[in-house]
Amino acid sequence: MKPVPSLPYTQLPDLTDAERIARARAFREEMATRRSCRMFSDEPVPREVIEEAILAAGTAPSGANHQPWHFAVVSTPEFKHRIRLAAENEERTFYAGKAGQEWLDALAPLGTDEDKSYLDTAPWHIVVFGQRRGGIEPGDDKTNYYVTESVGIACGFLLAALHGASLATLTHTPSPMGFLRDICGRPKTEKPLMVIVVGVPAADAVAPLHALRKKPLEQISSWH
Ligand code: IYR
Repeated sequence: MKPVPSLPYTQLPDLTDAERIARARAFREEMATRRSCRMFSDEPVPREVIEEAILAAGTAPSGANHQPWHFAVVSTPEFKHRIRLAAENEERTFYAGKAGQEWLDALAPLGTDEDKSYLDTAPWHIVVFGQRRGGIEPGDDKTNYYVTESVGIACGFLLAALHGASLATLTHTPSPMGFLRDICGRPKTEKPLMVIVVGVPAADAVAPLHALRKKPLEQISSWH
């Protein structure tokens, strides 16, 4: 390593092996209770929770630490409805056949369709953009690196933070989603990547069994 201005590494608590295993397991069990929600209550959620979750997302590692993300937060009924109408417009053609049979077959066990009424009901949409250009200083116009990877990691932090606050989330990916850039007034150098819908689940909310099936360790890992 070359010498650069530095601080001592954050002191991590010095746990025993048993404590580390217990904490890893507790986190796994906590995350295993998260599931995508498509049935929301209109119960309000304080803005401060969303702010904290976005700040947590902002601590994610990123290419050259350029933090190539923007979170456009939508809560007014007018904006939520504009997003709903535009999303349903795209989804109608998607489900009518544009997706192709293989994709539609893959989605069948989830029971999704073009009805996105939850976009009106849920109190918050976080529209996530990846910035092709930027840098760390305000007004920088440099190349950003590993944008999709970096924003994906930040979204993982965001989902974990919101789950930790006992809120339900949905990673909604209307296809195509260029309309999100127009509605949120974002520049051409930004690519909309997903809408994270946030709120309290409806009292009668259900999750499809298909989504509860998670691959076992042997299937998702190899050890060398
Ligand atoms: N964007 C559509 C379709 C959809 C696609 C995938 I891949 C999913 O995992 C779920 C849905 C929709 O939101 O309905």
